[in-house]
Amino acid sequence: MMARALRNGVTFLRFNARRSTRLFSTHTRPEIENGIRIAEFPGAKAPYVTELNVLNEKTYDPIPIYRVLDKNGNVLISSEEPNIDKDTLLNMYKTMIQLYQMDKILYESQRQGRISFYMTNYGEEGIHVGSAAALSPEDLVFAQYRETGVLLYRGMTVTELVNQCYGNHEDSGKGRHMPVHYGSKQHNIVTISSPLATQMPQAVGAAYAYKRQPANERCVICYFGEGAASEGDAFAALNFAATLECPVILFCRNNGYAISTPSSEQYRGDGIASRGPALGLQTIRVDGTDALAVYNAVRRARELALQNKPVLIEAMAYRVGHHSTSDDSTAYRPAEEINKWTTEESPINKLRLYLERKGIWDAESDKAFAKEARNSVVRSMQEAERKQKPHWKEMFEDVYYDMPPSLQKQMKQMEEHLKKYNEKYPMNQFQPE
Ligand SMILES: Cc1ncc(C[n+]2csc(CCOP(=O)(O)OP(=O)(O)O)c2C)c(N)n1
Ligand SMILES: [Mg+2]
Repeated sequence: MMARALRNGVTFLRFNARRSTRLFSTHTRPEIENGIRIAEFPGAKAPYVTELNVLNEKTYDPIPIYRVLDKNGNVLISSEEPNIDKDTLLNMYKTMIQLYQMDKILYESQRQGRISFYMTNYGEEGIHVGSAAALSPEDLVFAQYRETGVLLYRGMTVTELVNQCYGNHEDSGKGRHMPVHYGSKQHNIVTISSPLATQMPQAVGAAYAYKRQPANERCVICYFGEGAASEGDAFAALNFAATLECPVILFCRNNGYAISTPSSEQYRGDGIASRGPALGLQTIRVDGTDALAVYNAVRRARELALQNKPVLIEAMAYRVGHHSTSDDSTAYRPAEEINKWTTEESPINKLRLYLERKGIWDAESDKAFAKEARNSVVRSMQEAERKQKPHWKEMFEDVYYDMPPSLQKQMKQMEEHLKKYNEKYPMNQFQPE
């Protein structure tokens, strides 16, 4: 039977571990010693059996979750401690704090009516910095929307991010997108799109293009939520990644919720990771609250991806904040649940305790850096507010190389409207032509 044996913390399909070599290496000799015949269908090389077995999620043990740190920031097994230099470790931690401060202030600024929308990243900071630190800056990032720490770690500045949220003329998207839909050509970050999972087939396509280049040394990482994994595009992406053997890491952030839908209603079976082996992908399940475990997982995944072995990672975490500024999560989950993940399993605390134990960080530096991080956000915000919005004509441009007559007509109508009702609009807040 296909029951699993759990050995040394690694799950093996007993079927795979014990019999596969024997079964498949002898497939030219269909009859084997204990009378089992191997079927030779084009779609499956598998043993025939005479017992009717119905498989379900209980047939398998759950896929274990890899971690390096315990909740007090202690390394569990010294051989698993990654060899990360001091500057990189500090950069990882500081990025978490910068992100935390940015989230606090921009969330508040939406509440004060200064920006239209915002999404926080609380509880998932370890996923961001652990994965970003394990990648090369040349690797291409396709993000969902809750991966802002990856962007910061890559070198996007707080000012750039804040300008995007304010949609001012320094936003590279020229104010056409909702807040948090960042992108940066310079940092190899594809602009985020709202419809869930659109980035997934695109990421696999980009990885396939890399594969076709001679001496490729770049991989693609594609982040998505466990909710987005229910989209048809997610399946298409996983299947194309596997069958085209693309240099891609498909990174699922399983934070337990898709707005108000808990993961228990989102899917059945053993999470997202179990879909990996089923589709022929290399698969890792990792504790997303442990930045060092995520780092090791992504480093390994990158090595595999560059050998054209696509990888599915499922990072287990908890969405500590509300889904967005349009949500109040206390309406659908108990406060105790949120508290547990804010305190006991905080990715920021775990990494801070680890750094303190190593003697490269202390309470004083922590306080000073938090203040500096906060001030930089406040400064960027005040500046962003003073900057003009892009010229209104920008909203008609850049979609088509040659503007089609229908858009030209609308632009003309807009122009006439603004001429007629000029005093009704705050035209001085927009860039002149
Ligand atoms: C195709 C599509 N359907 C629905 C939505 C509305 N929507 C926006 S975010 C979201 C939840 C996504 O949850 P998940 O992928 O788990 O990411 P998380 O917000 O938890 O980070 C939904 C349903 C959308 N943007 N696109
Ligand atoms: Mg989610």
